[in-house]
Amino acid sequence: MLPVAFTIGVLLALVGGTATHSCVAPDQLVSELLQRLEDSVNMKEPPNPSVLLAMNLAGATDGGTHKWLLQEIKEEAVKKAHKDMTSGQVALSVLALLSSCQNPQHVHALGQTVDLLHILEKKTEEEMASMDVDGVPKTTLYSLSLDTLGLCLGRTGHYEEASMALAKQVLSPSSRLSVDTRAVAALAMACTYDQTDLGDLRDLLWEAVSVVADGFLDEQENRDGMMGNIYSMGLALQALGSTEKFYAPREWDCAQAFSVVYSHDYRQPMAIAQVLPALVGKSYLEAASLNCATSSRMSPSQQSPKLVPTEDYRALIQVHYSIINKLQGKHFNESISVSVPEGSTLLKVLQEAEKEEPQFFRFRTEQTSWGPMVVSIHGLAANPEDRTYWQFLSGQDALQEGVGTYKPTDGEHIQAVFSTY
Ligand code: B12
Repeated sequence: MLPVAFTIGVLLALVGGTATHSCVAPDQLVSELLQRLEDSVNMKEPPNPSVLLAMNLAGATDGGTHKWLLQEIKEEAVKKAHKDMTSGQVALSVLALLSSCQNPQHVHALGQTVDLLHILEKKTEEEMASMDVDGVPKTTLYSLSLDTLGLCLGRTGHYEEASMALAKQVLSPSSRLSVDTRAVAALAMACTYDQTDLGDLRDLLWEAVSVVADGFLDEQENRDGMMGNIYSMGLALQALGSTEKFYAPREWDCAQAFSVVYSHDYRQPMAIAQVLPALVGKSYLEAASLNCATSSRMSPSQQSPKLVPTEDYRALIQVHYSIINKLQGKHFNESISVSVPEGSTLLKVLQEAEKEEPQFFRFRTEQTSWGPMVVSIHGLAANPEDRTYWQFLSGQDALQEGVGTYKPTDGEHIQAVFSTY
């Protein structure tokens, strides 16, 4: 593996720098990102279908990691899909299997067989029923978009109905969907547009996908290439790269958008998994049409030795931390200042606070595909049923990374605010 300090910027300099003017990233960058993705696969953790999907779209289908991931995803599906997976998680597994040329209707592992598309259909129906009653899906519109894409690519279920609901949300003046959600919704709607014979639905989908794509192009123009934040760029690029006909004759300055991505050193497996398909000129829309007979890219070499952290002699910084609940039950607002070594993640700050005043700053995390998510503070737990969560802010600004990644600076004031989404 390349040394840690070897950033994407350096890699680009090595390949001549001018590669930013093409809409496929340089091979060396793609290989480095693939290597990081492969290194992230930890056999002690649940398999991540987004990683397998990205590897397949990038053509890295040889090797032990790929094989292991595929097998584990099948095993998770037979064990958990019915009860312990959300609709979006089932959808991601469907996309991962389709991109591995496996039939999701016949997933066989551990002596059992499940029809994952049927399970996805049922879970999507629950999402839609909740849309009808409450105006919001059971989970999120992001997940409903993944569900719709999975069903459309698998050619089963009511993806036309779900696409219509997504289009209405996208076109509603009152809805404020994130770039990430609009991007996945656009992929799902573009898939349905190409599948359906219903003329009215096609018109509606045409309008909705065009609105998303035009909105992205406007935002890119106004913000020097940025759409959403650096972690939305992967999905936004996938959407723009696969919906040209919806914004023609307007043209996409893909070099500008790619250069924003090149300037960031992506480390989190999920972030890499969302950006890599776009960097090789592909999107999730192509998950069901890959040629699995050939591996176009060498799978990166297996596990190189990891850097062993040395003793910690870093300077200490002070971080102010507040926890605020004005939403539910007994309100509270508690603050503390803690010292942590410079370069520590926010998780370390929370741990120090808990160590110093456990009666207030006790917290719990859950491991997710993006790392540890804070699910409870001071005994107050986030709950998907009432759509509550712990939001993290620095001053007035919501953090763009979670506690396992974000590194506060000296004197920074971090707030955890119990909020709704
Ligand atoms: C929906 C969503 C949420 C919802 C999840 C609710 C739910 N029950 O579904 C809510 C509103 C709670 C949420 C919260 C946050 N989110 Co969010 N979220 C998303 C979004 C749009 C979709 C995730 C998803 O549903 N995936 C599909 C399902 C099937 O996969 P999954 O693995 O089961 O999804 C779970 C995890 O993604 C987890 N999750 C969601 N967001 C985050 C963020 C972090 C840091 C972690 C560890 C986990 C996590 O919740 C999902 C449902 O359980 C993504 C966009 C994206 N590009 O991926 C951003 C995204 C993952 N979130 C992001 C961020 C920054 C946050 C917050 C830190 C924001 C904040 N300032 O507080 C908080 C988390 C704080 C905490 N308590 O630790 C970033 C992460 C970037 C990064 N480098 O880490 C993303 C990529 C958006 C972006 N472009 O900035 N989020």
